[in-house]
Amino acid sequence: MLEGKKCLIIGSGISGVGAAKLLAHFGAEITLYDSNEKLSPEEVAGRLPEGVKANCITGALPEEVEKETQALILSPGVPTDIPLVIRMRERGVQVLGEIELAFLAEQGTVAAVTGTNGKTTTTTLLGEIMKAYLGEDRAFVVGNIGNPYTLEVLKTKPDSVTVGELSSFQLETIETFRPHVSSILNITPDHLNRHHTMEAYVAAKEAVAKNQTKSDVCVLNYENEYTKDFGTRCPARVVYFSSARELEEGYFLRGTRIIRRFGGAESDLMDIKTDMNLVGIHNAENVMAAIAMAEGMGVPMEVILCVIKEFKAVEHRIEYVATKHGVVYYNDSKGTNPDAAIQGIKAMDRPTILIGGGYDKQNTYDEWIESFDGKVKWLVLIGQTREKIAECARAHGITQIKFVDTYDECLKLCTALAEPGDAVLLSPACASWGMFPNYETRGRMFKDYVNSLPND
Ligand code: UMA
Repeated sequence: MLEGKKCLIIGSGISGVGAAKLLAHFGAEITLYDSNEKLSPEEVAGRLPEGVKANCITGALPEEVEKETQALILSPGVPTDIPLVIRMRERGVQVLGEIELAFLAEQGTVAAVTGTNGKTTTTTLLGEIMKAYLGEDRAFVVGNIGNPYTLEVLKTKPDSVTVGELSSFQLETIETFRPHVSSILNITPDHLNRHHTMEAYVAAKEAVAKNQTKSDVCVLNYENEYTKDFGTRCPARVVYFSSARELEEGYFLRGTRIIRRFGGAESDLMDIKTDMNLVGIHNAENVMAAIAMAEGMGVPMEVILCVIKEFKAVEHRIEYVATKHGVVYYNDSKGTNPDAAIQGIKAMDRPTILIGGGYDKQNTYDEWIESFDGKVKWLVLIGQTREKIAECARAHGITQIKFVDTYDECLKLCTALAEPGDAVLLSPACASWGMFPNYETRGRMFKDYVNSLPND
């Protein structure tokens, strides 16, 4: 359907490059465009996979290219309300997100995980379960996790499963994308600078289920007001999980045990203290969601439980790095919003030097700061949001605050402030953009620094 069409991809990051590869397979005529004028067309061309040809443009887009475009492909980071996209839509040009583009080539069954927090852990765990059940060559893990769907989709087969981590940015532009099993883990305020209102953010998340029918499954958190409410309107068969109450039907915690209850029949599945390596109630929720999704995909319970037992925490999520001179260092660079960062500080059981701040997504920080619970010995702030966070912290009676300009300065200061028995936690409650290309780079920089400190 895109064969021979003039397709314009906006964004030359990993999604744009993936989209170019797939469009080349479709036989489209490709222009790969990036509005960043600091990039040269040669640099962009250098990112293309071997054998893929595209006209590469950076900076301003020439009018004639815009005029002749027949289909527009958006990378997730491209806002859908920029003038170029609006003009294209008005002209009746087909606008596809990178996920929608990939789905056009999907041959197998899809499971999709979204939510504000917990997506990466749940997606990774579900991916491991699917691989254990089907084999590595029949299970693919794609999406916001850092592996563009467009790069993997041509490997799919009628008997393969694709597990996707989908962000609100990616879900905003889906049209026909239809997972057999979906999950919305939770919804709390995030990315409001992109979506403008909470309603729009919630609508983007809920879109994951919009093409599902009662023959599909949507796994929802009963303890989140948005996802609980969505269950009453969701077009799929809804399966709830709860970490706070016993449900008539669904998966829930009884003490430290995960219980499954359907049609009045109960089974006691596992213990969250002894049968898994992940810590915290939020992880019990992620595990319950993964169990429910895997069951929805037809995986036997013994396979599911066996994989959970072996599964370790994902990188950058409350990740233990090292103990140096009695100070324990944790990398929670994936704490890119206040709600995620709350889990980070909650998991600490000792006085903590907390590194916060970064790109301003127009979040509020009160709940994060209220969750400090007297554990934060020093709050070391960096980036665009540092003043805003400091002001909020002071309003909550926190005065032990330091400002730093660079990460180099920040890490040296943390080491100087920390005493044996303390923790240093990178859990910034903000995105890394502006200082780093992504949270992974920020987390790796932190780990490299910690690992370079002399051992005791
Ligand atoms: N660009 C333009 N015009 C614009 C905006 C951006 O040309 O108006 C260009 C930029 O100059 C840049 C390129 O687009 O060169 C970047 O594209 P992108 O931001 O879509 O980034 P990708 O490298 O393609 O990565 C994207 C996701 N990024 C975002 O959503 C911001 C990655 O999620 C995802 O892993 C990847 O696709 C594969 O699917 C990252 C993320 O931060 C991890 N996600 C957010 C989050 O988790 O909170 C949603």
